[in-house]
Order: sequence, then C-alpha cells, then structure tokens
Amino acid sequence: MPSLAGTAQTGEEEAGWWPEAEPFKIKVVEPIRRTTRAERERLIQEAGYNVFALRSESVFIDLLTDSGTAAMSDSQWAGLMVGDEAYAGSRSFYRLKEAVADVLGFPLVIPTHQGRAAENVLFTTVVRQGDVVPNNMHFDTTRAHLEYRGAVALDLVAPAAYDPVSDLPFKGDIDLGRLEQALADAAAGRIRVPLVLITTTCNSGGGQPVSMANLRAASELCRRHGVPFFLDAARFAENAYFIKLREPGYRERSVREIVREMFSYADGCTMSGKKDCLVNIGGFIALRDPELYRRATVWAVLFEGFPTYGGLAGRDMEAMARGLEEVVDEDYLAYRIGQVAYLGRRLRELGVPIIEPVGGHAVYLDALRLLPGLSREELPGWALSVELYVEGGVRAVEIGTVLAGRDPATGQNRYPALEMVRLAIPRRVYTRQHLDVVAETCRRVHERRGTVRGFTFEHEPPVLRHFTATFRRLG
Ligand code: P70
Repeated sequence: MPSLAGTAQTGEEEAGWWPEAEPFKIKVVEPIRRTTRAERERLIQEAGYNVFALRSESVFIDLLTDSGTAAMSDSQWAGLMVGDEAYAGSRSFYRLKEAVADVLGFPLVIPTHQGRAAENVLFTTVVRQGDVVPNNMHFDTTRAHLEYRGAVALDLVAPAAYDPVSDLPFKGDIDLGRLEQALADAAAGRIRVPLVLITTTCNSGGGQPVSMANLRAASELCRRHGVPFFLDAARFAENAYFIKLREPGYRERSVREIVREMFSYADGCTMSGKKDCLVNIGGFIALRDPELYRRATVWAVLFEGFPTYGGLAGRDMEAMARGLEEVVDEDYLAYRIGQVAYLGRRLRELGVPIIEPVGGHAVYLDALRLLPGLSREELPGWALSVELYVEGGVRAVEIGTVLAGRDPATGQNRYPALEMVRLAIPRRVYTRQHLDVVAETCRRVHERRGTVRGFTFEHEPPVLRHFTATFRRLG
C-alpha cells in the first residue's frame, strides 16, 4: 500500500491510486439519458454517420472533446456574478491580466473568444503568404489558419511520436535537428520563418507532453536566430504535471514553478481557455513585447472586440482568471492525470489497442490495430467513432484521415501515420463508473471487429471537413 504522505510529490503509479479520487464534492448535477441500440442506429444514420451532427441529448457519455466542456468550480460560478461588463477598462480584464502575469509570467494579454481567434489575431499580425511555421505538431485549427494565409505549417515532432507502442516520456518533443535546419534555411534567406510554435501538450500526437529540456533548447535555437518562440498553451498545466512526474530534477518543484519556467522560454503564447483555464468559452494571446502587442491589438479590435474584452463578456474573463489559478492546483492535476491514466489502464487490461503512453487529456484508440480488417480508404478511425456511439452511446472523435484533410497542393487525401480515435475526458465532469462504461463499450466493439464496415464520403466540405461531412456505410 503506497504511503499517503505528500501525494502531489509522488510518482505516477501513486497518481493512479489515491489522488484519482475527485478533490471536490459534487454540488450540481446534470441528468444524462440512456438510449437503446435501435435508437442510436437510427440517430447516427440521420446524422449522416457523423458524430458531430448528433444532438448531445442523444449521447450518454460525451468524450468528443475536453474543450469547453469542463465543470466550473463554485468560485468560478461566483465570479460570473462579479464580472464587470464595461466595454473599456473592465475590472475583469485586469483580473485576467493579473492571473496571466501571476501564473504564466507574461505582462501583456489580449483576450479572444477562443483559441483559434487568438491564432487568427496573432497570425494576421506576423504571418505572410509563403512563410513557414514550424511546430511539434500543428493542431487542425492552427494548420488551417496558416494554410488559409498561404503559409506552410511544418510538423517537426521527433519521430517517436509516430510510433504507437514506444513508451517514451516526452513524445511531444520537437526534433531539434530539423528545427535548427529550418532556422538555418531562414537565416540563409531560403524561407521566411516568422515564428516557431510548440504545442503543449501535443494534441495531434496523442496529448503527449513536451519536456522542459526540449522547450529550453528550442527557445535557445530561436533566440540565436532572432525568431520569436511561442507556445500553443491550451494544455500547459497538464504538460507541467508530466514534467514534474517524469523529468529528472523536477519532482521537488511545484507545478507553479514549473509553469513559470516553461513560459520563461517563450516570447508569448496563444491560449484556448476552454482547456486549461477550465472555462466553457474564452482564450487569449499573452505577450512580452509591447510593440507586438500594439500591432496585434489592431487586428484584435477588428476581429474580436476592444482589447479589454476581446469577444468575451466581463464575467467570462473573471471565470477564466479563476480557472487559470485553479488548474495549477496539484491535487486537481493528480486527479486529472490519474483519471485519464485509469481509463488507459482499463483498456489495456481489456486488450483494447491504445496509443502508448496515455496522454494528458485523452486516451487514443489505435484504429488500425483495433479494426485490422479495414483499409485506410475505408476510414477505420471514422468507422470506430460511429461504432462506439452505436455500441454504448459514447461519443468520441476521429483523429485520422478525415481530420487530416486533403493536401492543398495535390488535392489528395492525407493519410496520417496514425489512425486514431480520441476519448477526450472533460475536466471534473465524469466519474470512474462512467469511464468503466466507456472501457466496456470499447471492448465490445473490439470483440465484434470482424463485422465492422468502413465508410466513404457522401458530402465533403473543402475545409475542416470532419465537422460537417456526411458519410455512407460501405457494403
Ligand atoms: C480539441 C479542440 C482546440 C485547440 C487545440 C490546440 C492544441 C488550439 C485549439 C483551438 C478542438 C476540437 C476538436 C475536435 C472536436 C471538438 C473540438 N482543440 N490549440 O478538442 O482552440 O477550440 O478554443 O478555438 O487542441 O482538441 P479553440
């Protein structure tokens, strides 16, 4: 029996034991409804076999995303009441600015209505047609915003990220050799690199963390070449907790200290507050450089709103400020990371193929191993997302061929190295029993894998096609 002393300072196995118990009591509940299998077959067909088109009332356990789906705390709800709705100079803006300075260490902040809006404002400010923007892996909105501007979104994650069974601690690390090469190409005038991004944790790579050593080294390379270095900070606190658990020298450091060190290497960040600010809507850009801030606010005014509200209500900024402080609580993070680890353990015990190791916000099913009878053209990840709904009313999302879209140059489907289905766990929402239902649902689909059929597009939109496409089941 592990000791209970200093739980937040203990190792990952222990994080999967005691701290998994929720460090909160439940004060408000929201009923969810079970459906029959026949109902679900009909509902998913009516939805064009796209889980995005389902009404949420038809879903029993909704693991579509961990974005904007968190349960706010009583303090955050109380904060809504004291939000200052002034158009200019809102008290809640200053409250957010203080929280960003305190937790992340950036003096300047531009609120935006969500993460992609922060990308839009920042990229409009600094990215031009033909530019190249390296990242460990761009998330789909980041890539789409860059490609929309005629820029190249370059994924430079280290090769281990593409190996679904390698159990390395920091599979989100950027390949420093390739980053250095890109920066050298920029220095020689062969390409223009307006900024370098690193996504913490690396969502498209399975929610894998980036090590402090990697952030430090990438930042150093960028500084040497005079290129701004930014974090996509959506899941920064989960990343920081993994650094604490896994990186030598950090076990005794507080998550707050680790977070400050992570951001000390960056010139700024884009943030989707819908993840690690524990809110249902909101985001921001945080910066150090007053000149860049001045240029970015021009676009913020045009796209989002006056720079002290940026498309948000004052109360939203108040809730985001409080969430930013709550998310670095170590009991919360031990529970959060432990809960995701628990689902991973259950699936492993049941023989369901998953991507190893389990990331910070989600467990990713390995659709190529789970449905080995389907070819890439039959969209096995998509098929799995449909079957999880039919089997157990569980909504998950494909992170595979449909999400990857077509190559803008050739118009051909991009087949990513991994075909995954993401079971994203909303923060502070579901209990262990819910996760047991999810695991059993996955086991049942895996068990009847021989009978699962593939899919093809019926209607395919030109950008971000996964959200609105419709499909047909193959015979
Ligand atoms: C997710 C959502 C959003 C995101 C992100 C990173 C690393 C920026 C953003 C954009 C998107 C999504 C995907 C599938 C289903 C539903 C939603 N990620 N950077 O779940 O932020 O959404 O606030 O504009 O992960 O991973 P925003």
